[in-house]
Amino acid sequence: MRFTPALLERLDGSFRHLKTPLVDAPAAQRDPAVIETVSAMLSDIQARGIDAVLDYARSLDRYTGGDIELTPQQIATSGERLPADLRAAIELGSQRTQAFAAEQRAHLKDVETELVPGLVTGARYIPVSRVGAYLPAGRFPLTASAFMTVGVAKAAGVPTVIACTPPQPGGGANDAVVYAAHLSGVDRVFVLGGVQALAAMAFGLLGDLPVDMLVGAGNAYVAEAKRQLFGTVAIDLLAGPSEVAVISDETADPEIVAADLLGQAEHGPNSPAALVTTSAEHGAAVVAAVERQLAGLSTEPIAGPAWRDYGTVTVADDRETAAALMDDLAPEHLEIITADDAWYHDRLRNYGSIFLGAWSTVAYSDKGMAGTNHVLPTAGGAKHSAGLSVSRFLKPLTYQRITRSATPDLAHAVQVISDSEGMAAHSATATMRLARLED
Ligand code: HSO
Ligand code: ZN
Repeated sequence: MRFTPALLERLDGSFRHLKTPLVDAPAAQRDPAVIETVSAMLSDIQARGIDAVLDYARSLDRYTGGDIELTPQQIATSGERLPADLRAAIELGSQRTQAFAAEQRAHLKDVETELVPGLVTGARYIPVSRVGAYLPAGRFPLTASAFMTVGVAKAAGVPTVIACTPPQPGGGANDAVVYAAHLSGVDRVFVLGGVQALAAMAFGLLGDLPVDMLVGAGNAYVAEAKRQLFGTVAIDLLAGPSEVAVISDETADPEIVAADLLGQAEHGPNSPAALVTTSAEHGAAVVAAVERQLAGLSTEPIAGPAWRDYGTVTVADDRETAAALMDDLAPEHLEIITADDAWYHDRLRNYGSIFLGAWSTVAYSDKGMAGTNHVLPTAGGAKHSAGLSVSRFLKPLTYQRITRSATPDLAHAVQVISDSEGMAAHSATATMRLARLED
């Protein structure tokens, strides 16, 4: 997320910053050392297979031997070790996410049309066969990630979904993450983290076929591994540090806006948080509230630096300027808390997910309670891509059924184009059929 010089020029003084605008969040910058490390690991794993995977698990990830796959019994009983209220919350999030995904799936209709008599063309949504989900459990376990990846893949109809999650300090997997994966319909779970986990799934080293698609967020190494494996497999998207942006005006409660900015800033010291407001007074009140709230936040050591280095507050002269600025930022999460929420919703074009009104907040979606997916494009990716949803797991595969009667029309045109290109064999497929019509 950044304010580009071009944008500053285009808006030509029609807004002013209360805090220094950020330039270039590190998301967009790929570290050459990470690229090289990941590339070397992938080559090694491709050459040496599961032995290399386990070597990396040993040296990087506390693996001490034994089976890395959880038994069906371990998966099924993962919820039993959780407090009842956490178990219930996970159940709710998993149901909500799957319900919304199922609704979206129901609206994706196969198409069939007879373009001209005898020419029937269509597309059928077919799910990918095998998906590998990475379920992070590092600084924060992100319990809901399983809903977003495993659950949505299953709602799309993916027959096999396997998951990898890194081992915890005491060994074993995070029970809440495994329970969330279980409720989401996961088929197999491996206690394996990092680059080695993604490579093992993509290369089919886990006693099963390679997966067709890798999904799920992780650290910079995990993201780079997905980038390098893209092509061998499909991926959901390459996520950088989580970001939040808010458009609010004088009708918004500064404390609420401040809380929501910090709500994502705690993801990492480089997580951007941007406020764009049409009221300088409101902007100043939010800045003061952020400082106050930071002082009492247990994650201040992360959120504090994030806010100071990557937080911005911009005052725009009017709502159109605010919207133009936000469309240029294309944030991952965008909250609208104004007197004109519906206007902004209609006007805005670039965001991963939008939260309308003071009662809507990013964390509700983050934790699976809003039903929407939290795997969303960051670092301006919302200009060209949407977040993860059932449609990402479905291939609209086309077909055509053509009759004898439709042949003259098609064959003749194909012949003419192919001949003009010098593609004789293409032309012949049409010519031969035209000749058969005479029979
Ligand atoms: N904001 C993250 C997802 C998340 N945050 C889960 C907390 N839990 C990416 O959208
Ligand atoms: Zn979050």
